Amino acid sequence: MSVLTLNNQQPIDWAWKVASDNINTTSEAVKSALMDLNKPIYVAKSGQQLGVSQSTCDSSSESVVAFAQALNPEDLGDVEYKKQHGVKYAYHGGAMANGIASVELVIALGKAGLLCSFGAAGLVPDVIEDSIKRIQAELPNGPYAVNLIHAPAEEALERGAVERFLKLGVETVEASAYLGLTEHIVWYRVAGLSENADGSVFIKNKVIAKVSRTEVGRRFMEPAPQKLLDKLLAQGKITAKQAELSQRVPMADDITAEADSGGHTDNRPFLTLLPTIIALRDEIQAQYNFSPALRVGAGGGIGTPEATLAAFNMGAAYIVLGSVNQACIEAGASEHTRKLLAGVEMADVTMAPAADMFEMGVKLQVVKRGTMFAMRANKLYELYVNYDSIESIPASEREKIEKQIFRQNLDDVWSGTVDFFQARDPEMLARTQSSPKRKMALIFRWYLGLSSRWSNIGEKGREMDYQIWAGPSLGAFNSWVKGTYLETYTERKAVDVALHLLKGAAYLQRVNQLKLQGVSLQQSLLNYTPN
Ligand code: FMN
Repeated sequence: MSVLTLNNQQPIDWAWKVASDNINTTSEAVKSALMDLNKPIYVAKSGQQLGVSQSTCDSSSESVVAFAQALNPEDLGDVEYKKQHGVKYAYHGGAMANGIASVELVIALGKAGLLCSFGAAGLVPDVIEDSIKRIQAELPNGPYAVNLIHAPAEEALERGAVERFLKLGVETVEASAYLGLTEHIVWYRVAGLSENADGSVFIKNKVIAKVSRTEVGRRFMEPAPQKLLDKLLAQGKITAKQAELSQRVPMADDITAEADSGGHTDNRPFLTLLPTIIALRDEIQAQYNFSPALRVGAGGGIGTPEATLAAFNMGAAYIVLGSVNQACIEAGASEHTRKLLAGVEMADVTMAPAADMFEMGVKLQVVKRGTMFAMRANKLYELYVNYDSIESIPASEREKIEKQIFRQNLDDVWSGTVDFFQARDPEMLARTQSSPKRKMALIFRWYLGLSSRWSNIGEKGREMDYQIWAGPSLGAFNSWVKGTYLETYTERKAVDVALHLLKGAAYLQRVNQLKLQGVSLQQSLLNYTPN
C-alpha cells in the first residue's frame, strides 16, 4: 500500500503550491514530517504518488490537497490556564496523598513549566510545611500547587492547612474531596483578593477544585456564599472589601472533572462526565460572565496521547494525571511498587475499602495484581458489615485474619491503635467505648492505613499487602509504551512522560486533520511512539 492515499473523489484544492522537487514520498520522510510539529505539512502529488512537503512556494508546481497545521505541545489547551498559572503546558500533575506526589515530582515538573500539586493529604503539618519550603526554595516563582483536602472528621487539619498555606504564601491549591464549601477553603480564596488599579479583581490565591459531581462543581463555580463570608468577617479573617470582591469571582479558577481515576473515584466515564461539567460551567459562566472565564480540566483515565487529545478536543482546558505519575521515578512510592506499576494492565485494578471512610463503605481504586490488598481489605469490610464487634467474629475467622492479614493478635493491634489515637485524636477513642463496632472499624483501619505506608516505604515482607492506588489509565499507558524505553520503570521521568503525552496528542491531531481531508495513512504513521 502507498504511504499516503487520497480517498476524496474531489480533493480540496488549497491555494498553496509546493515545489515538485520538494515532495517526499517515503514512509520515513512522511513520519519525520509528521513528527516535526513545529512546521505545517502540505500533502501534494508527486507523479502517481502522494507525498509531503513542509514549505510552500509562490509559483507553478503542485497543488496542495491536504494540510496539517504546525501544532506544538504548548499550543494545546487553554491559553488563560497557562497564563494564570505561569506554565508552559496545559497540564496538571494531580496530588497524590502521603507525599507520593513528592517534593521531587513537583520540582521536576515545575522546572519544565508543568504544574503539579504536592500530595499533602495524610501528612502531619510540620512535614507539609517543610515540604512547601523545599519546593519554594527551588521554584521561588512557581509553578506549584499544594493539595487542600477536605477532612470531614478532622476539621482542625483543614483549618491548620489553610493557616499554613496563607502563612507560607502558597498561591495555588488543589481542593479535593469537598462535598460542599467549608469556611476554610473560602478563607483561603477570599483572603487573597484585592482590587487592581483598573478596578478588576486580583486573585492571589488560586483554586483548582477537583469534582466528580455537578452539585459540588456548582459550589466552586459560583462566588463564595454569604453565610460563610459572614462567619469569616466575624472572626476578622477577611476584610469587608474582600467579601465584596469575592462576589465578582468564582470560588475556583479551574474545575477538574475527575472521571474514573486511581484512588478515590466515582468511576464516572470521562466521556460523559467532562461534557456534563462543561455544560454546567457554560450555564454558570453565562450567568456571571467572570473574567477570566471559568475553566474545566479533565482528569481520570488519561494515560495515552489518544486520551489526551480526546480531552482537549472535548473542550478540556488542561489534563490531569495521577496514576501514571506514581510509576515515575520522582514519585514517593517504593521501588518495588513502581516496578509493579510498570507491569500493570488496564484490567488489573479494582475497588477496595478506603481507610478514611471505611465505616461508610467508601471504596477506592487500587492495583489487584502482585498484591492481595484488595482481597484482604474487602474481607475485612465483609466482616465489619456482618458482625457487631470483634468478639462476635467466629474464632476460625478471627484466627485466619490474625494469621494472614494482621500477623498478630487483634488485642495487640488494638493496643497499638489506642497509642496512635491517643496522640492524634483522643475523641475518636472515646467514641469506641460505647460502640464495639467502632472499635472493630479502628482495628481494621490499622491494616488499611499501614498498607499504604508499606507500599510507599517499601516495607520488606509486606509486599503482598501493599495498598497501591491506581486507575485504568496506568494500564493504558503501559500498553502504549510497550517496546519503548518508557517500558522500563527506571526510565520513567515525569517530565518526559508528560511531554510525550502532549507531543503525541499534537501528532495525532495532525494525523486526524489529514484524515478529515480524505488522506489515508499507512498503519505505521497512525501512532505516536515515544523515543
Ligand atoms: N487526589 C487528591 O486530590 N488528593 C490526593 O491525596 C490524591 N491521592 C492520590 C494518590 C494516588 C496514588 C493516585 C493514583 C491518585 C491520587 N489522587 C489524589 C488523584 C490524582 O490527583 C488525579 O486526580 C487522578 O489520579 C487522575 O486520574 P488517573 O489516576 O486516571 O491519572
